[in-house]
Amino acid sequence: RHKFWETQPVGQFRDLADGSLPDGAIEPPSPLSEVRADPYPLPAAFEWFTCDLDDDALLADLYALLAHNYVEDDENMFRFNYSPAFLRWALRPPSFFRAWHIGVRAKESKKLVAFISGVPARIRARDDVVRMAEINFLCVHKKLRSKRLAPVLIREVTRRVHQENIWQAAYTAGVVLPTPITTCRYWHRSLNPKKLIDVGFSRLGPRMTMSRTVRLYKLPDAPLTPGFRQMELRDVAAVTRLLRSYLARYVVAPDFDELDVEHWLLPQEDVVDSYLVESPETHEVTDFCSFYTLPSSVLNNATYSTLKAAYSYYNVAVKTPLQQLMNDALIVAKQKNYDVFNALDVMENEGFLKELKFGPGDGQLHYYLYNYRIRNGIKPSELGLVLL
Ligand code: YNC
Ligand code: MG
Repeated sequence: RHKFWETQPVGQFRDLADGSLPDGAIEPPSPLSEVRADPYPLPAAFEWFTCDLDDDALLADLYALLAHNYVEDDENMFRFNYSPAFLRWALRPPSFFRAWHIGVRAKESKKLVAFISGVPARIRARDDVVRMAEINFLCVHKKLRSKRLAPVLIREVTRRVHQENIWQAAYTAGVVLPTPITTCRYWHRSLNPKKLIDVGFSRLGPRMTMSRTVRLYKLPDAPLTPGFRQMELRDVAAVTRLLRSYLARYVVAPDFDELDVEHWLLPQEDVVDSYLVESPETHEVTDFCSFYTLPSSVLNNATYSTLKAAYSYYNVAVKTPLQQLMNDALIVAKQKNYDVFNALDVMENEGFLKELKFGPGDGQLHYYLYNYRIRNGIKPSELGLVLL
């Protein structure tokens, strides 16, 4: 049933019942001399093309491919609209590999028709810190679907990851493949309920009027926690300490150092926002929260063309109650004109979702590891990893 995935070193559905298989790598690494040297063959009209994202024109091509062909909801009402600045951020973390930004273009027209990417990361599974690739932005142009191009892209990125002596990967998908380590759900908190209802993202609740709905989701004008402020460069060391000790409690989580925190969490306008609580007395950084910006195109609506969405990223509540911290995150997102705030049920998020008026979404997000087995999988609350 999975002609491609059945050939790959991933947990197979048939092994689910076999409790004797050990945690860790499914296959050992090969000697680098045995890694295939040549790119996998493509259909004759196409060629491989490494996308240099320094080049604004190539970044614009990638942006356009994804804006028109990337992930849609089940009813095809919305499509992710990752911004060029976001793509540059997502694809160029510390020590990234240019060769892992893999395009396919038509030989004749040079038009970009497919893409897949990887970025390097250290991810801890239990007490094992593993160098991995995070694979994302797999996309095949709508006109080239169902021609088995995706397996060629996946094999090619795997080959280029292996060339760097990296043998594991992490990825998420809305589709079920062999075999998720966990399955999460998105929850949505309306910030601009009228617009969300107008575009069909949400519906008026039973016995609710628009004005009651607007009142239900109203938020204070400014954050409530004393010492709540934007993260700055000078906070990198303190935030890294806070985050490392917090993420240590999860079964699967990134192993962030200061360079990673500077890249992934230092605020960038309309890409990533981070806030912290600095104690007004001791000036100690006690709490942290963050979200990234991923708008969606609204397909077929006369009034609106995009939804501005914030996605909960990494949050650490030590002194401030998590609910209060996240309420402040909602308040700043509202101030910045986001329409909706989304969060997965990972980490401790269950502890604030209902109370802060998030509602469950209909899509699921499955998390996967490549060539790494975690027997019996984990619960969303044991997962400390958010992929973009
Ligand atoms: C998917 N999302 O099952 P079987 S997520 C992985 N992730 O193979 P074809 C997928 N595999 O079942 P199409 C997948 N979607 O026969 C489908 N597949 O074994 C598998 N959509 O290929 C599928 N982006 O080319 C089947 O299908 C085979 O033309 C069928 O192309 C698929 O970025 C796709 O949702 C998704 O652009 C490219 O539908 C296309 O339909 C599309 O005939 C809209 O493919 C955008 C979209 C996916 C977002 C993402 C994570 C990708 C992870 C890839 C796996 C990485 C493995 C680790 C590699 C490094 C290893 C090391 C070391
Ligand atoms: Mg295809």
